Amino acid sequence: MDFVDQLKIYVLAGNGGNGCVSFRREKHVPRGGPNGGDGGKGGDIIIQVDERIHTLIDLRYHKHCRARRGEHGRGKDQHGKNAPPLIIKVPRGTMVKDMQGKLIRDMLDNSEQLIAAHGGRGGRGNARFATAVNRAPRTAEPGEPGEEAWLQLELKLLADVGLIGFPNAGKSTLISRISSARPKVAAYPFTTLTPNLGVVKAGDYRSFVVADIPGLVPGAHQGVGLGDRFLRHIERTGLLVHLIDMSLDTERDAVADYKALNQELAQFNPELAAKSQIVVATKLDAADPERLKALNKFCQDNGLKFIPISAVTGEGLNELIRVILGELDK
Ligand SMILES: Nc1nc2c(ncn2[C@@H]2O[C@H](COP(=O)(O)OP(=O)(O)OP(=O)(O)O)[C@@H](O)[C@H]2O)c(=O)[nH]1
Ligand SMILES: [Mg+2]
Repeated sequence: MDFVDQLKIYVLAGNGGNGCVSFRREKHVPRGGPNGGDGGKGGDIIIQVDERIHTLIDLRYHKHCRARRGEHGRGKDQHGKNAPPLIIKVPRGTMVKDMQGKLIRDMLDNSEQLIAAHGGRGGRGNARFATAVNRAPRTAEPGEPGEEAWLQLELKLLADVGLIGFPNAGKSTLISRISSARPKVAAYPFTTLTPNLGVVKAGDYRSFVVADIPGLVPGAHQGVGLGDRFLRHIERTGLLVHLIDMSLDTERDAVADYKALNQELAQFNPELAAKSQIVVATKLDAADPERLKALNKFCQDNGLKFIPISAVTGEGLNELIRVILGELDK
């Protein structure tokens, strides 16, 4: 599986370097002044959005993230170097939570950064402690410890449009026709096991992101099929495109399928079921005219947008993109 959307990580920022106790040694000067340098700051742990990644998989094998310690101070007033931050890259849409589940940050912007744990301050060297009455201090501070924490990372993909439908409805075929995404397509249910994102370019200036998720079946909220665990990835979309298979070889009731799927959405999250939907009748090239008619009538009666398409002939695809753009503009 190359898609991970939930995990826990342990972060430990670097300790500060220790301050140094040192004195100048010069010929003919019996007691040189203190010249111990400060320790450097420990490395921060930074969580940063990287647009090029779409899963938390890389962290699966690096759950323990430690940043380096700051360098210790040295004699001759040399300060230790600060340690570099350790940068953890996450996809856009990653929610960082504490172990109680409280949201710390929803990472929505490109290159957005969150300091998840601060590196410890470096200790001061003895040069800093010299006073008029104590010209030869023998004290220096140790570096402060870096912060540590366990965090939960939860990814909720960011897409404008979510494709929903029963397995085999033609969701992956559609996204591969209208975007550069190339998910696996096959004539059996549950071909898609993890979400795919595709960018649809509409004309010269417009584009939107579509999420293709694994097919849903009745009982998904109780774990039937692949369950409903991928539905969270369409929670942030503005629009759902609901695909229903029209082909002759499926002997299903299209209207019943539509209702059953919406019931699953409502079980998972009523807000999801309340999002606006476009109903797309798929496989028009192989459609059963009766089922097409029945679904069309149902949509008309219920004020739903209805668009028949064929990913094979390309029929209806431009119209679908046009309607999606119109809905996104609302
Ligand atoms: N004739 C015809 N077949 C289609 C069309 N669109 C998809 N198919 C076929 O339908 C089958 C299922 O397509 P997929 O795109 O994998 O379906 P899916 O909804 O992504 O399925 P899951 O990932 O299992 O949920 C494949 O054999 C496709 O070739 C179409 O417009 N016309
Ligand atoms: Mg698929």
